[in-house]
Amino acid sequence: MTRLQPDDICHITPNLAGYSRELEKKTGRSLLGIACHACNLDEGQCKARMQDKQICVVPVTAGLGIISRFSDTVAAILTFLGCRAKVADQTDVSGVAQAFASGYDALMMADDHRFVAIDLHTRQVTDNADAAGRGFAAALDLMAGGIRDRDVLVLGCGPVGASGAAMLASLDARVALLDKDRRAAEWVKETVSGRYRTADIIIEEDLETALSYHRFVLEATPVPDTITGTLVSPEMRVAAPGVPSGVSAEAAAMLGPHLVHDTLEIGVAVMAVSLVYGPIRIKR
Ligand code: 2YH
Repeated sequence: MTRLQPDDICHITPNLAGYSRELEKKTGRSLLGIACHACNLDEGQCKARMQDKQICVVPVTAGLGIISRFSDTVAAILTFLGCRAKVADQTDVSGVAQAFASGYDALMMADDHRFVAIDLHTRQVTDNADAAGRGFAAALDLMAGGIRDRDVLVLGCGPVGASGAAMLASLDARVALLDKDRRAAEWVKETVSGRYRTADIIIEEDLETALSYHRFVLEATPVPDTITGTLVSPEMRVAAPGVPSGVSAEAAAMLGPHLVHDTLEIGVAVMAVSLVYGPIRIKR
């Protein structure tokens, strides 16, 4: 799993309004709108309820330690969405204790392996990988003008790709999977097929061939330059939650408004909405 670097996130806080406007241009929905779409929720109702949640972001020193501005940035995204969010004064156990003792509704915290939101009333846990997969699949659905009955390629069958594939299957897309580890693709195919009773999911073997006939792509690998300029076609729409992005700089420039990629915003937005509304209603 890729550990975020300060350079991956330092631009986020001052540009939240601009990023949300950019998403609106690309998908027709704001940052909150995409998160609501991912959770099958009405944005107006959700907006009104965001401020009910008081969320404590707890910095974690375990493993490789604090990432400069990580907690501040998560809190800034939550605040932008309308939640009441604060970074704990202390780290680790003391921060968790503060979140409970001070009456927060939820906490968010990340180590080198997981980034989670925990509802302190219901004990519901939302994982960032799951949230990002759903959020970017929702953005792809919006860019496609509806992904139902369309062929969509999911690159990377880790936790983010698996979650995105499940979301896309729930939207009745025809899902194709590709992972350098075929067993990972088989596992996702089995899991998602069982959950949504769809026999349609296929496994692709070759990246160039698969990209040559897929217009809609969820790029969920952490491998830079998975999609290079030569593999991009003008009609392609790509949602790329991978960090670092698997879309090369040249391919990103070619895709322009047809690419959605960020390192934290959409995943955190889906986590926030799931805190406000409880378990995500993924199946339409
Ligand atoms: O970047 C990470 C991991 N790759 C998990 C991300 C899950 N998608 N974790 C952030 C670590 C933050 C650090 N412990 C802090 O500043 O609190």
